[in-house]
Amino acid sequence: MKTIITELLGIEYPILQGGMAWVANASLAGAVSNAGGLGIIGAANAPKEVVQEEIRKVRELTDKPFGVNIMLMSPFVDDIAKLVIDEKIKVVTTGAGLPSKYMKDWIEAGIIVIPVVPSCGMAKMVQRSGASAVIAEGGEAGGHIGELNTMSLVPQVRDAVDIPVIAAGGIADGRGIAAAFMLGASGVQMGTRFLVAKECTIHRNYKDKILKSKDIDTMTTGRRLGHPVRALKTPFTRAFQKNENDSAKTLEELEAFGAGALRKAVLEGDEKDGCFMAGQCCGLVKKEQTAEEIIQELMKETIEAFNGGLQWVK
Ligand code: TUI
Repeated sequence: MKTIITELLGIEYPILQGGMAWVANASLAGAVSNAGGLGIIGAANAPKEVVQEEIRKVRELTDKPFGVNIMLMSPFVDDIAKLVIDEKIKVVTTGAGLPSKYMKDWIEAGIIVIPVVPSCGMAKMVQRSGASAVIAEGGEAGGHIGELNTMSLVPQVRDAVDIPVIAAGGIADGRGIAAAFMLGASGVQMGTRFLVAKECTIHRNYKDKILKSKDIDTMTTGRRLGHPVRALKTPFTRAFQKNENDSAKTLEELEAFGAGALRKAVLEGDEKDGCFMAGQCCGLVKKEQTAEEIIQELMKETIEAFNGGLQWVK
């Protein structure tokens, strides 16, 4: 399926895999790229050496294009911003902040920069600083989210900028992809669906929780800290919410409570203290498949949704 995004990135299908912190490693990114999407390594809070090693591993797994996601709240963000230049990374996506400070160097290095934006204002800002496209991510997404939802955000961002728009947040099947195209997107980014890819190396408990989850099983916490995060409802998220509502708890105490919780979910499958980030579309994710099977199924469903689009009209 050709779109302006497949042409820009040199990939077969207009599907990007979210650069999920602790999750999006070489195994997943390599598999998604080999399946014709864009695999993305999530640099998250990792130091340079760790990210460099994942880049090396992806290059062993695939000759196809892949990207690196830079989480702008990382303590190592300056190092990673330089690493992607040194490593001649083709595509960089950013999240959880404004990438303006790094854009000039990246663009001079020939990197295709695609920031995640939660609003039209930010979309315009990154367009001005040279972004090749934007990912408009709605609050249905898992992890750190903005205020607007995908249905409202994508068409408004489409109208606000001239560069291509990739939709993210709440998309887990071909109907979602087709709908994103109707809103003006020419590609999608998906995270939650890829959590259960066979090549995704997260703990078994994480995958089982996603496979068992239904529509109402996520919640957001962290608004008081200025960075709301969507995750599965678990003892951790309920305890976090309780702390957040307790005005005696300081912001430092809250930050400390959340620290390391995602790692505990991903590596240890810790059902009590882990934070299992996931999008609201988790209820649509019902089986473990290879990245190849996921992408092939998604594309088949997308075409069916396009062709059947008028079925509800009398
Ligand atoms: O970045 C994400 N999702 C993430 S990052 C992450 S690691 C983390 N863990 C705990 C707390 C905080 C982060 C887990 N999930 N998605 C992309 C995204 N970017 N969503 C929303 C934004 C965003 C928000 C505000 C982008 C820019 C922005 O700018 C506002 C500003 O003033 O910086």
